[in-house]
Amino acid sequence: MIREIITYPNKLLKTKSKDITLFDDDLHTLLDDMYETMMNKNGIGLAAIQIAVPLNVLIINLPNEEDKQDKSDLLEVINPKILQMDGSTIYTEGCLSVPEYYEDVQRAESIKVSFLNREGQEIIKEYEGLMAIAFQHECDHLKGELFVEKLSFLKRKKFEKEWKKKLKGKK
Ligand code: Y12
Ligand code: CO
Repeated sequence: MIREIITYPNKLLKTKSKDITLFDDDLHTLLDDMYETMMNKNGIGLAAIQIAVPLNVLIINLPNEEDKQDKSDLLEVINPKILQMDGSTIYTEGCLSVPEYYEDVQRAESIKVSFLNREGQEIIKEYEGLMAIAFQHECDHLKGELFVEKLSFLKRKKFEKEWKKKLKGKK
């Protein structure tokens, strides 16, 4: 089922999500709904809080070499922990909860992470490139943080001004 994606400045996006303790049908339905919702909006990553569910669940599906999102590459992540961060990189990020806004964000270049899969099995991985960036972006959502909070003071001011104007135009 496609769910509604909440957008900035909805206060729910500031919620600190809670860990999953049951790896049951409800969790599997949530993961399936998140995938459907993300694909429906041409996203490559989504955290559960973006559909107003405050649980430590995120999904990432990066495009392959043919620029296609293959479901066999879908990464389902439960209760993630970033164990190690190395290097620094800048990438122009976007977010389904901040539609039509893109800005450069600085993040770690490579990360070591642990998480659980939909069956509750522990996985430890190292990521770099776009996967490392997406993983950090989605983990921030679980802490109640958005990429616009990482902008410089001036860029943030400009964003707030543009966003207010955009919201006014929608009334
Ligand atoms: C690198 C940086 C950030 C991420 C997080 C995941 N971000 C997204 O999936 C962004 C998706 C997105 C899709 C849009 O397209 C539609 O909504 C149809 C979009 O365009 C508009 O809002 C018009 C903006 C963002 C992963 C990796
Ligand atoms: Co996002």
